[in-house]
Amino acid sequence: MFRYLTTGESHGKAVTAVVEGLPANLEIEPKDINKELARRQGGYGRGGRMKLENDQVEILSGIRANQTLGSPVTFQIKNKDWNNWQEIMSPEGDGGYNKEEVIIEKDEKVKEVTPKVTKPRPGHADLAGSLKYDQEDIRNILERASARETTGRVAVGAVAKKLLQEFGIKVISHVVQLGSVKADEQELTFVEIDNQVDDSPVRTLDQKAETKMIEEIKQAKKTGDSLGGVFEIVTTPLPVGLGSHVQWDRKLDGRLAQALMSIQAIKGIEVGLGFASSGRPGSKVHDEIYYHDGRFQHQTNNAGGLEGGMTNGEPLRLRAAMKPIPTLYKPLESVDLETKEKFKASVERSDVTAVPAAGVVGEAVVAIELAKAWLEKFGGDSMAEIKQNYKNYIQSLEQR
Ligand code: EPS
Repeated sequence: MFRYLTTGESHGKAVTAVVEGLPANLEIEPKDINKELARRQGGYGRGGRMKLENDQVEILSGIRANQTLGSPVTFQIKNKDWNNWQEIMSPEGDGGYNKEEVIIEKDEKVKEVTPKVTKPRPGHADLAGSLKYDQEDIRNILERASARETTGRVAVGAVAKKLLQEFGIKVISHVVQLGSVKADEQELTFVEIDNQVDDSPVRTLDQKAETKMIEEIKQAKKTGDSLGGVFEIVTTPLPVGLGSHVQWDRKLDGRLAQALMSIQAIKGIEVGLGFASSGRPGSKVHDEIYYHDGRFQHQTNNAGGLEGGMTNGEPLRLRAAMKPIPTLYKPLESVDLETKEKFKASVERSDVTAVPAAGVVGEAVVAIELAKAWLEKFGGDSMAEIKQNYKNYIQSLEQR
């Protein structure tokens, strides 16, 4: 079974990921992972933190001479910002609560002790997490809730992508909406999307929309606001039969939705036509079947490549909606945890939007779920064994 966990706080020493259940003899080089980490750091609208970090993976276990061993793989991505946070985030010491800091306030130098964070931001994990985990300092919640954690998922996703690529399967994302600006659908092949999308600073395929999106981000920055959006994930055609209809927790659409929904700030998922399918008659929704070139195919792909919780031989098409980032420069009303008094919170540093980056994270988690389903269907302990199982299955389909 392919499974993974991530660890790490946003301003702690590092983010790590442990991956279990990878087959032996899959070729992995750090550059395969670093390439994905760099893609995640990009996108117009990110804040100062991304200028500071330069995410690079260190492989601590499970890979020798660029080949997986079949043993657990550990990835570590160091946080450069740790250098500025050691006193506060160290596992030892006093959490920096007694540290004296000189701040400049209205032209006057004031000595202040590093305070606890007691002001929960609306829309963040701050309030619910602090109450649930019995924390007086919201930092003990926000550090782990931060989207910094997704570096670990992107590292694991890079490995999942490598596994899928051995079978010619690729996963890519593009932004279809940023703030109020919607991209027009483009008639592009998978290869064209793959080649073009990272050239756009907002990772969209519609150049006209790109200009408007950037304008809206600039505007939001000026007014201290943040923006959400929607990204779409597409894949090359997948073999029929990944996932299963027989049990709720084996349905691949549900598993993909859960994986995408677990990305920070994601509020909605669509598969294929998604919500739009509910307003159309069945005759305008379901994809007609035909037989051509020795295989069963569909005239359209409104189902997004999934029927009955299984891949149906077509490419996947999924969409995820991201809410605007809740860390705002523009103050929103909230209540102090300690004093219970009203306040208006504002922050010093945040991203205006992270939708382009969220698409890269979306690719990673989708690749991970596909790799899991792949190993369930064609599983083996080595790449050679998996390739043999895959070949047998494809041959059996050809004989139908
Ligand atoms: C985040 C706030 C910002 C983001 C961060 C997520 O970080 P900081 O508070 O250090 O300025 O840049 O995202 C990342 C660090 C990342 O790697 O994606 C938040 O509040 O969740």
